[in-house]
Amino acid sequence: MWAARGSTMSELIVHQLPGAWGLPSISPFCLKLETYLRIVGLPFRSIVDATPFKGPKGKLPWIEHDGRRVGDSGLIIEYLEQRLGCEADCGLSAAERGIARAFRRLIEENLYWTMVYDRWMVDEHWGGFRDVVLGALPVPVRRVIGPVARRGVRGQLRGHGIGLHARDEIYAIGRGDIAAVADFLGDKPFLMGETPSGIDAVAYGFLANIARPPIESPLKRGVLERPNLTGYLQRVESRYFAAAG
Ligand SMILES: N[C@@H](CCC(=O)N[C@@H](CS)C(=O)NCC(=O)O)C(=O)O
Repeated sequence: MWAARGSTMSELIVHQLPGAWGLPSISPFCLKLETYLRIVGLPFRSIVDATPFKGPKGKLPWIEHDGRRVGDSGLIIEYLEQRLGCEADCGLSAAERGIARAFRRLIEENLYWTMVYDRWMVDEHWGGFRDVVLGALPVPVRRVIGPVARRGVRGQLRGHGIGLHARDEIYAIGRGDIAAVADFLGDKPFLMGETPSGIDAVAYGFLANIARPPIESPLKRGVLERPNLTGYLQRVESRYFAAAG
């Protein structure tokens, strides 16, 4: 765990997409980073960016720290662990770290894209989601940017490969990933056992962003129909987000 460096530590500023639905950010990657910072107890100041374009990778989240700008939640966590000595995975064996890394890839590189499809490509979901994801932009700008951004996301989905599948196939893939996380969690309090670790930041960031929005879909049902996952989300929330309301 991280030991505070007191007054010598420069301020950590985290740029995020806005919050909604009781979550500090509607971006699973931003919520992952915020959860990680709460797990290791690192203080930070959050800034809401209306678009991801200002960051060093053109995506959110990104941070400013000690005169540096660092993008990508994974690289940010590596940077913080090297610079500040925080460590969410210190209790894990090499084999457990391997498992955690594999689950991280499953969630971030596969389940994520099924969520993106669900939010951006399903017509019944897009209208409500557009007003939230572009909510920090003035309405006339939102109307212009919305279709352009949606076209860009369609291209990302096709480039990934998931966007080549039919809707039912995409939902089945996402639900399979959710089931794998649920089966691995079993009746443990956290994914790697009794103690929260970095993979819990990942799982919470993504599963909460599926379960909490008012987007009724097979993905959301995949989380809500599993009591161990709903209990897990509540456990993380009461431990790390209770004071945030
Ligand atoms: N690998 C990146 C992914 C971040 C990411 O995809 N963020 C999304 C928001 S959830 C984004 O900024 N997308 C904008 C875009 O792709 O143009 C990370 O771990 O931070």
